[in-house]
Amino acid sequence: MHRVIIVCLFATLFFQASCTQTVPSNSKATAETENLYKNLQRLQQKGTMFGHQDDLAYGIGWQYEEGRSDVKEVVGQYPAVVGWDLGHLELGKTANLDDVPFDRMREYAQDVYNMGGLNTFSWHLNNPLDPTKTSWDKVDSTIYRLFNNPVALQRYDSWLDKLATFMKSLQGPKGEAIPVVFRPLHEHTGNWFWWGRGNVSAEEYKRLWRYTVDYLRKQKVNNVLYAYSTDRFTSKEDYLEFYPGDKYVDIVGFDIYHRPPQDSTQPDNFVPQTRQMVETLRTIGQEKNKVWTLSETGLETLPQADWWTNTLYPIIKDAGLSYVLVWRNGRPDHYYAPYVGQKSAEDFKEFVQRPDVLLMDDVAKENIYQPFKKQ
Ligand code: BMA
Repeated sequence: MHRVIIVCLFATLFFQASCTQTVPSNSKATAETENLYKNLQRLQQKGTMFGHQDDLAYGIGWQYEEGRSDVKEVVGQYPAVVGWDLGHLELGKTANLDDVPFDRMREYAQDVYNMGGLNTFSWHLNNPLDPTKTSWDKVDSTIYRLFNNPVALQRYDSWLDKLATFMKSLQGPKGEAIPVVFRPLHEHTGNWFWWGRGNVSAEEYKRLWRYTVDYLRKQKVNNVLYAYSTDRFTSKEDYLEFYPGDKYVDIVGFDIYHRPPQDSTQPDNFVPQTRQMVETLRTIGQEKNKVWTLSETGLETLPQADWWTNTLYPIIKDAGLSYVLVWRNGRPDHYYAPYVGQKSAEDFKEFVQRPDVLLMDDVAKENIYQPFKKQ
């Protein structure tokens, strides 16, 4: 520890290097996970990785076809980041809530890792008080009641056991655990999930977050970086109201979707409002020495041909965001990345050619799971 401080002091004094290099919040994180974290910090200075939910699993007009990806078919490369959702793993189902079998998901995540990219996992879990209810069934005071109901808490523990087993089953070619980002209990500044604002208090939320992380750590899940991600927020205080603490978070992010006003005479404030949130997030990330990210975004069905260069790019430019992830290409009326022939495909090509937008090949060169090298 001392040696690190001395080296840091030396570097700061003589090279004006920033010595705010931090390690993952889990002191037992695997070497690859620590490498990843440091490399994510380094890459933030180079550009923003582009991500897409369920990218390898399906797209518009296809499902589970080896080697396919809507993004790759448009630009010749996979996204640098691929998102997955673990909803229904807790129920013991073989496929997630969007019909991606967990066995396939594991293989796709291994493919992403083997190519040098990053996997991130969200979890639209059902309600542990009443497992017949989904994430979206708002049951008031769920977390308070969970901690006062031994049967429900035991059920939640058993769900975490399944999650731990899955996380630990993500292994690379040498049997090493694949480092991933886990983003539980997301969008809690909105009120649509049972863990969201209005349905739980900030203290209850923090308690559940810490309980979850502590439990997974106890189960020796050491290949996970934890991402805390809100939905819309108005200020730093608002963002941090539910924040469970620096020891429980590695990445700070938020989710925000572009929903242009129905009435076209109304102003569309998506870019300035989102940019403002990104600026606030950057301040928080810098103060806390955490990686920051736009963890979910998108414009459903991409009716705006220049969305990539004229909406998304101004939001992420020079903002130091680690990655930006657009949601899944689920159905013809519910997709967020272009496919061949889609109206915004040409603009997307232009967007990804910008040097500060990183796709799989750019990130593969960076060896993000190898020891961090100062450049
Ligand atoms: C939502 C939609 C749903 C999906 C859920 C979890 O935004 O895409 O169709 O089930 O995310 O992935």
